Amino acid sequence: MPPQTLIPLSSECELLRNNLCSSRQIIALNKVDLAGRSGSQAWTDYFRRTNCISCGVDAHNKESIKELLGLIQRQVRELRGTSHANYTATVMLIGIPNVGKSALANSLHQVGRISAAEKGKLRHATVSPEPGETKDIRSFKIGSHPNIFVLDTPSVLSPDVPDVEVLSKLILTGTIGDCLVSRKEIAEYFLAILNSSEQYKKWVKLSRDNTVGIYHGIPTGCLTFSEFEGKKKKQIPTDHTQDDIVCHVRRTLFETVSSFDGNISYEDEMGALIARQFAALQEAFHVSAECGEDAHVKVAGKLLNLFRTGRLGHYILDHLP
Ligand SMILES: Nc1nc2c(ncn2[C@@H]2O[C@H](COP(=O)(O)OP(=O)(O)OP(=O)(O)O)[C@@H](O)[C@H]2O)c(=O)[nH]1
Ligand SMILES: [Mg+2]
Repeated sequence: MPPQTLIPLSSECELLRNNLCSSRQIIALNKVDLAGRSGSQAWTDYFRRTNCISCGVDAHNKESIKELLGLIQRQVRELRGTSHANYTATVMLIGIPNVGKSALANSLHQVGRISAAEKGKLRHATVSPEPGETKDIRSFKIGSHPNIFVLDTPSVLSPDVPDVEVLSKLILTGTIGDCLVSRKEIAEYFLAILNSSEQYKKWVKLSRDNTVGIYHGIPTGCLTFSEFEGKKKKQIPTDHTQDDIVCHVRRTLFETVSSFDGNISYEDEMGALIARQFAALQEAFHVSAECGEDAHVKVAGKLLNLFRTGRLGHYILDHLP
């Protein structure tokens, strides 16, 4: 463990492929908060059907970490097969870059510390949005009776170049740094996914044209744009999804896709829509036109940041086999 829920297959660790489905391995699909509960459940069910032990995790959610911790403890006890608990077991976090191994190690340590009755300072692994941050192996105590330690490890990535589709997904999700292709190309790839998905339709309520409760045949639910703006003013923002820029970006994306009358199944027409979106997003992100060529790079960087932090909706980029 662990791969990442956005790309459960593309993030599979080559090293473990031949060892898949052993009772000594748990496939922890991390970042379920970015993928959405129902889609994530379909993937854990899939891995369970292939006799693997699997669970979805959100490294930032205490309840989710408690579940993973419980699963690890049960599995350790089962493998040991004894009723006494005076032994020590070690669990290793293995995965490709940026899937959240260090974040999981920290959270398991934090939550498990109480049951481990550990004394001394809380240890911290460095967590970073940049891949390849962890450079050495560190141990964190996560349980006692039996003592359980978790090892946070540097990521492993096969030197074999995957096919273009897998590579694109790895770059889009931040597993491989943005150095192989330009940010703009990665953002274009994301926009193509968004434009072909159902996700943008959920932002219909944010549309400025939405005055009659129906927008391009899509029922809008209860709030029109002006009602939304009015309501928003009265609310105290509780999370960053209510941030004005995010709202503006979502609205821009919704309006550009739903007002486009071309056929996006043709590559050139999808390209035309994406070009239009880049121009419109410049305003949404307050990127000055004076930036010239750099404007698109800035828009791309900001858009990718929103996607990677879950503020542009839920996605699972791999298809269930
Ligand atoms: N939304 C969300 N973000 C997460 C989760 N787990 C980790 N992250 C973020 O993902 C990024 C990478 O996390 P790390 O824990 O550094 O990943 P890693 O696998 O240790 O990466 P390397 O050591 O660099 O290979 C950081 O920005 C984390 O905040 C999660 O469950 N949900
Ligand atoms: Mg790490």
